[in-house]
Amino acid sequence: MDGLHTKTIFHVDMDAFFVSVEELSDPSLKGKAVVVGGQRDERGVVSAASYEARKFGVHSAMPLRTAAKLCPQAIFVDGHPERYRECSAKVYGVLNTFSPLVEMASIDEAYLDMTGTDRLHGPPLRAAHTLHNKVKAETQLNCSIGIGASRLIAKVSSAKAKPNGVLWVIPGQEARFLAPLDVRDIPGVGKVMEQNLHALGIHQVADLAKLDETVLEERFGKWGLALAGKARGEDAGGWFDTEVGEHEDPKSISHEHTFNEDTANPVQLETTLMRLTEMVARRLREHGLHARTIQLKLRYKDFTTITRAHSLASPTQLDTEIFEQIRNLFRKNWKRGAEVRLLGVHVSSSKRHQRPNSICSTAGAISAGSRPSPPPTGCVTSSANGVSGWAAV
Ligand code: DCP
Ligand code: MG
Repeated sequence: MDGLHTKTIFHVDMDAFFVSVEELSDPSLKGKAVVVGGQRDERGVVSAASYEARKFGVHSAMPLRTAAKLCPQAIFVDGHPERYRECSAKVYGVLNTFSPLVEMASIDEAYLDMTGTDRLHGPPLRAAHTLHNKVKAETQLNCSIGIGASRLIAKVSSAKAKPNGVLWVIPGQEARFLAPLDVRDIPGVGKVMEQNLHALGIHQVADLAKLDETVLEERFGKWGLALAGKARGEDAGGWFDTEVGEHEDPKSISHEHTFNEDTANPVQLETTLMRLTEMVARRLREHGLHARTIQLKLRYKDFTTITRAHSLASPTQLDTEIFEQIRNLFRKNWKRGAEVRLLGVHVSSSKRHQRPNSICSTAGAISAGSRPSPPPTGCVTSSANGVSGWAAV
């Protein structure tokens, strides 16, 4: 773990983001089973589910109709991408006052490199509480914050801090923190990898950490090596290879639309592509990115799916330029008259353009907070609901 201890990374992730934003417009949704993404009889998928709905097994990317079966009492709400982007920008604004190195990893999560900010913000847990309160005060939204010496640890700990909490993995305690967790808790381990690992008798991170990394490398190649590093709490592989603020994220941006009724109406199809393009381009601009490769996804009624891409000589973030390419790809490849079930616009980005960041000074020296008894594992500091803190043990 040498080399990890020099850094203090925060991972901030908004709680039930789309649902919480919908609750701002309609407070009567609070505390209820809510599904965002469309109506119960529509064909699309769930974007977000409230914690109450999740108790019934509802989750993002599940068909709306399945969600309706699992949780018939849920309230179904159409999504409002504009509102989510507005709130995301507000959150970014708050985070940006805390560290000059902020990296939005998706619409509702960010990494902050807080290394060396003690004099400005106090020790990590204190700083996290201040940030937690500030996000709430300025956005009326809850978030959870994970603190660690690597991005990986920060991300895993923010997930464990949910809902509305702060969790700090004390430097040096990474292995103890990770050991009892399921391999699936490691970012990048999906369903398929989980099955592969289970087949090898590996269920918890402790099982992974015991293995010689060459075994993982032989079995899973470069990915296996990265996994071995992650099991030790290190930033390794893919997203985690770069420093906060140096990432080219998001490397790709995409939006898809599933039609309620399959359609072969060219006007409807092209209008949908225009809307998807606008959404993609807006996100490119928000992230200061430019699209280099533009890809169309087209799924027919019988589920046959094609993807067709075009690389640009000169990267762009303009709707009109992206749409021109998407429309060309569509006109060249769509079998005229064939009914379409789904359309998608996907772009791969080129390097991030520097954002103007600033440090806004807040407090100077800060005294130690209250010290309730330590958590049972003795290896993490945490706070429930962002109001009280565990002392270092
Ligand atoms: N989202 C989506 N489609 C997905 C996954 C997520 O549209 N397949 C959207 C809806 C979420 C938002 O992105 O509200 C953030 O995703 P998270 O995974 O962070 O989920 P939530 O913020 O909803 O919940 P949590 O409190 O678990 O972070
Ligand atoms: Mg979230």
